[in-house]
Amino acid sequence: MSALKIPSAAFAISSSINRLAFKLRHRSRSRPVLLAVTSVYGLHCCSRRMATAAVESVATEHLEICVKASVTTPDRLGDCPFSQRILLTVEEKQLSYSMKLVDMGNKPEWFLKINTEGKVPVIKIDEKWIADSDVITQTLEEKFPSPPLATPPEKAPVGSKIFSMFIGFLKSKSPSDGTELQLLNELTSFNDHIKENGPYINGKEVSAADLSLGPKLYHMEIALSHYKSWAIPDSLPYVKSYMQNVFSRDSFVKTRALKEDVIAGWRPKVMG
Ligand SMILES: N[C@@H](CCC(=O)N[C@@H](CS)C(=O)NCC(=O)O)C(=O)O
Repeated sequence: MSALKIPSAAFAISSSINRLAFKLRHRSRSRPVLLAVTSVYGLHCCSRRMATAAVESVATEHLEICVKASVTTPDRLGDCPFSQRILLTVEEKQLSYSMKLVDMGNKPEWFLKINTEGKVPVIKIDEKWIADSDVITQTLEEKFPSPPLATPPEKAPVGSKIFSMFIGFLKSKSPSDGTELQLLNELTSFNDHIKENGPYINGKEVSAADLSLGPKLYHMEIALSHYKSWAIPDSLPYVKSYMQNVFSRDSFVKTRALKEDVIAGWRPKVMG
């Protein structure tokens, strides 16, 4: 599903502009840099002025993102893996953003006006609020294509069943109901995929599928260790190294939830 459809020529120009904006965000805003990059891209005088405006607008666009607030620590990011997915995406794309922390136990009026469903994450792009991490990820990729993070369709589903298997095992009351085995089977397939294709799902570079799965594996590790004294077995070394690779990225360290929030967040599922 696409919230934004861009024709391919416009998409190519938008990619170039985004690349230029990316350079600008990481260098001083000097006119020579802009002149150099516009001449590299062969833009003539008139379109150069337009490119300048477009580059400046992408480079200075500031995103607002509603995310779950911590329940244990004031003014801290909370434990929503879908919110972290979006924060990881904007961090990896080095976009400028600010977080609006939403108390999910007592949702404020302004938030329910933005998203009547009452779910986080929600992001403001081009003056419009957009909900749902799948839609947001795709919109960010189209509007800010550099660096590219899209996962090829044949690899996008890799690891996608792990989260629901983890929840099934976490909620299970009987050790012999097969839920642990179901999770282990998914993790084994994932281990094989990373062994063959790693270190990330799409190979050498991190991509959208990793930014979606990483926060879920982080929750899995903390919640299963706390509530079931369970850990990834040594027989799955590629799952372990994958988690280490994702969890140690700067973007992840900056956006991860506190352990105590993850534990508190899953308590109702375990008790229920
Ligand atoms: N499909 C949505 C799921 C988002 C979601 O379930 N978010 C949870 C927090 S992690 C939420 O807002 N739940 C509603 C609530 O807590 O009241 C997405 O991918 O963004």
